[in-house]
Amino acid sequence: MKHTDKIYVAGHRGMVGSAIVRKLKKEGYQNLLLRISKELDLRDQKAVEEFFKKEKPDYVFLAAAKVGGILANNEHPADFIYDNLAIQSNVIHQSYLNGVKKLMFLGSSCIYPKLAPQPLKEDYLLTGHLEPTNDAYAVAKIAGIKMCEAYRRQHGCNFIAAMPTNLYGPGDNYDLKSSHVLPALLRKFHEAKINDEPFVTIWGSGKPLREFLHADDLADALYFMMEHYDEAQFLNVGTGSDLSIRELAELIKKIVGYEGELRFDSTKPDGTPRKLLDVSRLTALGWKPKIGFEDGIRAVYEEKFLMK
Ligand code: GFB
Repeated sequence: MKHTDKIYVAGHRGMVGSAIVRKLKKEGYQNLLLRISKELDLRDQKAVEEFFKKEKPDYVFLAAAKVGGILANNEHPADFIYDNLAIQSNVIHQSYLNGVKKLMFLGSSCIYPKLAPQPLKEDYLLTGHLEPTNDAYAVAKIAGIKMCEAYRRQHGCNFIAAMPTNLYGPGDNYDLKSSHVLPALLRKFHEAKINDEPFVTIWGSGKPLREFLHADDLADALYFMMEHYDEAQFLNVGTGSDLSIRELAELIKKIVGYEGELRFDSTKPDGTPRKLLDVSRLTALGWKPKIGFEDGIRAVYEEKFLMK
């Protein structure tokens, strides 16, 4: 990508999109094409068609998506499948019609079967049943991967895809009903500390294992792939290590400085028992994450709750 190329970052207000914009600006890219959803509803086929025809971007990062934690996915599967299928179909198809040089599609580690062997290799896609709490979202993301592959095969498009593990970072969603576990626990522990509450409630058993990657590390990996990777095979992006939800809660408790108890609410779902990504393909190409987990959480906590 040349510094003057027109780069469309779809979803630039989200946690991932804003991290991509920060990375591109840091690397000296000046011609970024950005639209908030009020200006351009990516589910609107006609609007997306007109936008691409007029703007003719050279490169596209497709970071616009309907995302959420386990409860939001479980309770609103129709929104997750419809919004994501519509957004990605419109953006991928228009990128093809308008000669986009390269597109980056973003998936998720929940595309893999619930009980696949660990760590999850890219080859395990479509080898078993999905985790039911997020199957609608996962099917949409799998469709996005398959669209990139199909447009490459039929039309020769250089459309690539990355599968990030669970993410956290600046600009995350802290709404307790729709957020992911890490921002939810930061908020719960912080509020419990401020209000001197005796315990914090953790959903599920605390036993599921999760891997977490900072959004700035993800943006770094996506940029690396845009610069160096042109294959049909999508790539996992993660750190290669995970911890249990209980261990995560203990770590966040320590970072926040909360002294009360942990309680586990077994009426809430655990979701998939483990989803640790095998990141050997990406690391073999020369990329690895830079942000330590504890440092990353601390920075996010300070920025969000301590106004540093
Ligand atoms: O992050 P999370 O919502 O999503 O939940 P998933 C991870 C684990 O943390 C689950 C537990 O076992 C939750 O039950 N947990 C404990 C909590 N306390 C809380 C809490 O206060 N809030 C939340 N949200 N969880 C999502 C998928 O799965 O991950 C998406 O639904 C996507 O499709 C995303 O793949 C990355 O890791 O279970």
